Amino acid sequence: MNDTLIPSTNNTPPRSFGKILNIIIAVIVVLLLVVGLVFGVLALRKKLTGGALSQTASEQKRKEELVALNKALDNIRITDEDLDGLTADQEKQSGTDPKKSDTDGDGILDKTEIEVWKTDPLNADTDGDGYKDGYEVKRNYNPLKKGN
Ligand SMILES: [Ca+2]
Ligand SMILES: [Ca+2]
Ligand SMILES: [Ca+2]
Repeated sequence: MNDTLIPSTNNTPPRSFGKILNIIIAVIVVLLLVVGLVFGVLALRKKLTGGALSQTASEQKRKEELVALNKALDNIRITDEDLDGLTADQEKQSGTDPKKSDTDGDGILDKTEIEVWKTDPLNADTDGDGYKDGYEVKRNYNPLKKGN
């Protein structure tokens, strides 16, 4: 009984088994392709949205920095309107114009005249030799002494 069954089953099943195996392989290949495609699409999507996210994050950060910078500048302007480094109180003390960074127009900022060159921020020619303080400083002359 087995002897007659085996050949008959051996004769036909190999074909159908091979067919089924082919189908299974085809299905596996298709599945692998689909899975690969899905993962690829997911990875691409993650990359794209991740990139977009980091871009908006850095944009947000830049905006925040700009706002902070403007705020800091506004705070400075409250005390130092002309941004010459002297506060309104200091300008009042030295008699300089709080709205002009170079009150006497000699080419040197008020603060620099007072703190660096010790020249008069209200007198463009401190030593009175006919040359403006800024001109003398640029040429390495002494703005506090006539003739040199
Ligand atoms: Ca000032
Ligand atoms: Ca000046
Ligand atoms: Ca001078």
